[in-house]
Amino acid sequence: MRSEKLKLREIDCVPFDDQRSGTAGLRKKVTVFQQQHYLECFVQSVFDTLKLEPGSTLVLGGDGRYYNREAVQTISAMAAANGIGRMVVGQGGLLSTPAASNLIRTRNAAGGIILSASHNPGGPDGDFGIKFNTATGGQAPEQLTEAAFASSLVCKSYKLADLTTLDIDKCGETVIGNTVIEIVDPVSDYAELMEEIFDFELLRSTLKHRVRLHFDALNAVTGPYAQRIFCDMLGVPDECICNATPLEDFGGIHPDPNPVQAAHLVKLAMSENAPDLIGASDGDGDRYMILGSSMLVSPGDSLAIMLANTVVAPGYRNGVPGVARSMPTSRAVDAVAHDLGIPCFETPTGWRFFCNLLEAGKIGLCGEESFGTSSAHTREKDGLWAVLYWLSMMAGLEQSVGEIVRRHWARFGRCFFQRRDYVIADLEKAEAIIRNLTDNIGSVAGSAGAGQQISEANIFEYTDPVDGSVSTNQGIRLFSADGGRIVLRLSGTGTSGATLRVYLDRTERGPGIAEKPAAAALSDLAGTAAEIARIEHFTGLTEPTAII
Ligand code: G16
Repeated sequence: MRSEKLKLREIDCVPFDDQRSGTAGLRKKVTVFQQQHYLECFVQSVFDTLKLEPGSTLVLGGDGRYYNREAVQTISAMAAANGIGRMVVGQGGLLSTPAASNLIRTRNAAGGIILSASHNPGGPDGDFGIKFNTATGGQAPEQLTEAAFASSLVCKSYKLADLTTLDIDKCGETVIGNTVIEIVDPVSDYAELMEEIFDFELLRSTLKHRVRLHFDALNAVTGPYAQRIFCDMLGVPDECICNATPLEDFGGIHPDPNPVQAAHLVKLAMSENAPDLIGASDGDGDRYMILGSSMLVSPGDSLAIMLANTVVAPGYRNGVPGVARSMPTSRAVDAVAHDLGIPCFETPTGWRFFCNLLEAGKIGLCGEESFGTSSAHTREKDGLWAVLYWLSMMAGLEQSVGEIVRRHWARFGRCFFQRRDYVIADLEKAEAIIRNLTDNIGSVAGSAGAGQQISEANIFEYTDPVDGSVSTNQGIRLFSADGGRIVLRLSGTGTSGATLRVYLDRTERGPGIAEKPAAAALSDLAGTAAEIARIEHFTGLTEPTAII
């Protein structure tokens, strides 16, 4: 164990005015974070806001992207200077987001700092991000992130310990003054948790005899997790896990497992002799994608199907008390919750809104259209967990991915869903669309576009059933007379310009639904949304940049 005396420095800085957290923490270009004092000012504001008891434990790690290692060194030195008792740091500076959340809980830490810009591209010209989680393992609620922002606006100095560079690649402890910096294996606690939730013996035999798995870690953080869990513990051959080494620039891959960015996996699923189960997860391991032979599972369907089949995994065998989805997520899960007679909560976009419900025991499963699903086992969404859940369904039901999905549609109907993203260089133009709809919301109900009559229009507002906090302006909702729904909101995770997200959904029942393309089922809603929101008028765009 190395030990150093604390040499404390207080460094003056000029406050920054752009450190307000978005949907999931502070995300900026790497070059913004590399400005002198930028990272330090944010971290000092977080410490000043959290006002931790002296001697508290904090967890620290990230997705391994460019600037991760430097940030780990800086934050460790600041933690020692700010009187943190113990820093639990993932070896190599790595911790997937769900593993960090789990570690906060298993180590009874006061919270954690997670370094990630999630699914955003990495590298020197890419993005970096930082967020803080509380003692529950969940993302800091809005009141805290806003308090940290207020603190950053007046942050004129920060505390830093002068210390020799830490060896973050070797597990062990370094003592600096009264602070212990402990480097830990980032995988073991998480792998143990997965073994508790799922029936590994059944999964091992299913993978040996029936299911050929292909998992793509997209050169991001889940590589070591997938190798340990799928190969070492479940006996899958190494070659079934690809892009398994976390790279600072993700090897140039955009680490976002969706059909647009991971088109190669869709192609693989549609190929002859496709693997039975294809899974992938994003930069920090909280998002996921599931495909089977000739089948891509939409995130909304995935949540609904998981809820309908809790019986397949030991961790969920007794069902769940309730379920939640973010408001723009397809309403597929609502039908299952209704059938089970359990509550279905509708929250604003942002994983943090699920945390109070999970903590209060009101829900046991939750998910979002942005390829995130999880359960009460942690307080973040969890990509690898989702792949294990699907594997458990294939094992327990003895069905392929395609059979599971088609049988679900036959029973509950198919909730067609699309997200249409318009990337708009000029933030003001994007804001003008939302402002125009907001100002005229009263007259939108009753209007029509592309043949669809809008029967109801409102601006989504959420009152947290646990702490009573109110979040306003969480997206515009338009309901068509025939049960279709259009949602519009601006993304809160980008680092430049704006992205207008237009979400469409409509449930259909009866023969032919399995073969029908989502584009055909939703084209009238797409046209109606574009007309009513006057997207071309405000932006000149006639088509979305991406359809997901
Ligand atoms: C984050 C949040 C999610 C949210 C997603 C998309 O995911 O944690 O709750 O659904 O962003 O947000 P937006 O539509 O505002 O871009 P991640 O995986 O980026 O942390």
